[in-house]
Amino acid sequence: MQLKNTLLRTLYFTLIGCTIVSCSEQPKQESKQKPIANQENTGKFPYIIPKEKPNFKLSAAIERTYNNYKTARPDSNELYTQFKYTELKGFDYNGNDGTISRRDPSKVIFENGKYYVWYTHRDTKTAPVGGKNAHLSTDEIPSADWDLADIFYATSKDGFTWKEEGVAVPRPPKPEVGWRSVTTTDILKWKGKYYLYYQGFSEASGKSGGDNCPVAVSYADSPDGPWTAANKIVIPNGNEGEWDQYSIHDPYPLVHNGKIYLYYKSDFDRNPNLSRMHGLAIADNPLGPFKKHPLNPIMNSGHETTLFPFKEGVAALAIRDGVEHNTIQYAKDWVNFEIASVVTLMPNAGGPFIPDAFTNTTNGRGITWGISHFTNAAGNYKKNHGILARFDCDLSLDVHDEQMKKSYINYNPEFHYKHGLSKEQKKRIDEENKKLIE
Ligand code: AAL
Repeated sequence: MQLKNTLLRTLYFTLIGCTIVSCSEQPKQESKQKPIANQENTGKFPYIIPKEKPNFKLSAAIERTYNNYKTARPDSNELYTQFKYTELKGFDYNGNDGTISRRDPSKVIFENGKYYVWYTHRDTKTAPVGGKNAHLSTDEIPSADWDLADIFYATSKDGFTWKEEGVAVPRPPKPEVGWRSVTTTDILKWKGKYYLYYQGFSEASGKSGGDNCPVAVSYADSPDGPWTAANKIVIPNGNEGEWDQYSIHDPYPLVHNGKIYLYYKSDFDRNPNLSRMHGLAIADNPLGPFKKHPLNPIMNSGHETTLFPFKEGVAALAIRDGVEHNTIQYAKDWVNFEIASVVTLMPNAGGPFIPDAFTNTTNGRGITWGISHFTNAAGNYKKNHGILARFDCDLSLDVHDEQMKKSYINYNPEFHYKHGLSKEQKKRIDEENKKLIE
């Protein structure tokens, strides 16, 4: 009896299954469009974008489509994505009055059954006075948002709700490097130990025109610490006159070729609009010596550093600044970057979750999320502070999220109007109108 029941049930589910499959295999409705003509080598660009470069004379733009990008369409490009953002739970910002700031998160790592992230944490009596007013800063009043800061960390089970665990690396006593502020950290796991690299300030940011900071490092046996400061500069600023003479920003270690590949950014030009480019320093040992790459700068654009192993090479987000901002770039040899895609709404200071960041992989799988920041989150420099946020994307070889591959984002009118004209611009337009009317 039981056998009969089982047979009947199997037959029933097989029939239902077949019906579903056969339904889904019904031929699609005939398209009302005209059938596509034979497109071979007519010399006319075909209606369906060819996967391979056509074998006839092409315009510069179409040449570039095939020569410079991995695929001719953004949606089939593994290094193209949208970015989506989520507010994090678990962080308090004192009513967003500017006295508490969290910014410049590290990469996210997964250890002991939870995610870890480290970041710049400032908790001061007042909001920052601003780098340009650095002369007004004191031992208690910060100049920039990242002045008088320590490195804190938080853990999470899901990447959305975080528990702030407290300080990881505090400012060391004077005159050790970083006594004024330790900021903008990133994590390396190397031979079972953990290393936090960070910017070490020995003067308030802005005091000599901008940032003046080399890179220092602390190490620990566990991501929960305790952290020991090496109390030395591991990546010094460049020599006078060199592009990175004032700052080694956003140190970002990955493991490649059995070595530590640490990417960084530097501000230079000392102009109202600073130029920013990226450099690379390589070491066999986490405490150095780090050798700066002879081709530095190796990226001409970007702001904070966000990179991840991808296939045999490394991919990088070039956000915000430079001739190629708003692009994702790829360097097969980890040094010579090419544009792989043009994107928008990129995460600032993105610290992705990269499971293979330190595995010395030659087949990097990419990323799908991480923690980034929004600066001046109150939209008011008198309350200037940063906040952490989550970003999601599909820059992964293992995930195929079609929604992330759409090229169009509909920013509503409010979004555009927020990026409105300044008083000076309105004045200029007024004057132009007057000249025409006179
Ligand atoms: C960020 C980073 C570095 C700078 C400052 C704090 O965008 O590039 O960290 O020093 O701003």
